[in-house]
Amino acid sequence: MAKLVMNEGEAAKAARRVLQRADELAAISETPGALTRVYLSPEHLRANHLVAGWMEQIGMTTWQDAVGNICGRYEGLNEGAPAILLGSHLDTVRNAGRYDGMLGVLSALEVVAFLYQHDIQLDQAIEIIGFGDEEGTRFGITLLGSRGVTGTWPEHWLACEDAAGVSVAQALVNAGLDPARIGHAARQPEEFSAYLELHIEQGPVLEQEELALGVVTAINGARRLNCRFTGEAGHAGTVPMSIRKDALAASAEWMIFIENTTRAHGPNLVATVGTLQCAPGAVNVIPGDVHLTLDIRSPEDASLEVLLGQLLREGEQIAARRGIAFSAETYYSIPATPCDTALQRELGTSVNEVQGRCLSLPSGAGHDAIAIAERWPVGMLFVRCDRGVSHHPAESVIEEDVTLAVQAYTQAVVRLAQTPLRAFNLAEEADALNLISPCVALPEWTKNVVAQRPYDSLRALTESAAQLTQAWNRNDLLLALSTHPRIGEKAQGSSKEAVLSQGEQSAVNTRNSALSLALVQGNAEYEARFGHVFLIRAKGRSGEEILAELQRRLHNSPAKEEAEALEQLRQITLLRLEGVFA
Ligand code: 2AL
Repeated sequence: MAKLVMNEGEAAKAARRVLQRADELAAISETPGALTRVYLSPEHLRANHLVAGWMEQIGMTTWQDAVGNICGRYEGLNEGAPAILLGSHLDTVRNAGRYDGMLGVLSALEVVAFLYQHDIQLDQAIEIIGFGDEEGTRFGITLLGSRGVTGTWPEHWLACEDAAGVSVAQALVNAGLDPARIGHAARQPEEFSAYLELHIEQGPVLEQEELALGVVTAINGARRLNCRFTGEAGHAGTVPMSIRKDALAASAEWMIFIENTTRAHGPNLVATVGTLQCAPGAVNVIPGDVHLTLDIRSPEDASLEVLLGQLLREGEQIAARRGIAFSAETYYSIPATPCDTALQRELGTSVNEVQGRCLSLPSGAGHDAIAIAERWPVGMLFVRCDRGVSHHPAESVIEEDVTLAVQAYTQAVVRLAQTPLRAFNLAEEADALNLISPCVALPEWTKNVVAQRPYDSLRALTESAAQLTQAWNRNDLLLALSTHPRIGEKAQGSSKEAVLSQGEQSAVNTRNSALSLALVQGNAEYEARFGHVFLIRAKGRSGEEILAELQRRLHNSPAKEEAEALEQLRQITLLRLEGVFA
């Protein structure tokens, strides 16, 4: 049977290759000795070429798309199947680190390399994109690569110019691309089922928590505002303290409020006064006019709005108390990008498997996932980086962390890219047993269903599982019923069986007290007569129908009732099995 778990040795080897390739890519720079690689530059095209070569070595077909992203596809079991998209960006800031973006692309290559080495094709294809522009270094506009894939380039982008006066349109031509064809980079919604991006954290949280990996909950939304306190300039020697209208003192009071209040909102919200200009700005003049900027970010738009409202109201109040004016104007606003909860769960499971614990955290920095999230569900995996340093040559990661990252990334992709049936076919025996054991408390049956793997189709599985139920006898019935809740008495607890049973019985209205009472009495009579709980497939039946069946079956002979109860047990088991593989 194909092997579907990347072991530690394989992961360590993959991590070493990732780090070595990051060094190779870092050598492709416009400035010797410092890494700068901007969108549509000759260095960008060389990096694309190098990455395409690596993709081809692991069985991927490659192409450069119409906006200059380098793309590769590793086909799934059925040609043309939807793909799970992996990737990150290959462009950099000026004098950059070598992992921001590149670590994601290189780790994605290792996911595919693992599949290729083991000759595994999943139900879904895997695609990797090395996005051409995330940083916005060259043209001052960002996410050109990922917005090419979503097909959301605004018209005016083609006219944007770099510092040398070269427009995006001209840069495309210089790179051998056609500005009239940028729409061809756009992908259809049905082509991808999910986007998973691995990235260095670029912050200190994982390091503080002593963890290699974390799962991103959301990419922070942000607002930027120009704010102003307008008081009255005056002579620093003659104007008494009691009648001053000092705009800088008001700003100081507000800044302390911003810091304290933002802290009180918990660790995920941040607010910064990053610039402050004070006029007239002389040692002997009371400041009459202060311009300051406020930058505020949060993984949730609602909490951001609440905090921002609080901060602005306080600005007004401080100004009113001091008899001066306050104004604030938002000039930049980007909503938060929540990561898909199912993808977070999947990544969390994988992270737990490799590091024994999983931390969820928001991303303070922007990523390609912001654009991709407009079309597809996104998930992000963060890798610890030294002191959180990024956008700097000192950016660094350690091999042990990359080892865990590649392992977790691979596990998540492999699980997501398969149907439950394939996962069942390929799973270790214990995992396969676990998956279907909630169907019925008969270990012998469960073992036999697992032993007959692999199944070609769901139909083959259900037919074989149904066949195996034909061997059940009274002993099996009693064993299975020992864990079955009574009908009308909803199962307690959070075991998988209890959760299933509750769902199955949801049509039984326990607030109908006449019905409940009749079921209690019927159950008691039934148990006294047959020595086990009454069992009926509840799905598709109303409470009244169930009660009628209970009353009818009370008159059965023991042999007839045993046959009926066994039939109900078979039906419940097979329904549950269907649910597992739905
Ligand atoms: C159940 C149960 O758990 N699910 C279902 O369909 N019937 N229990 C029962 N006693 O009939």
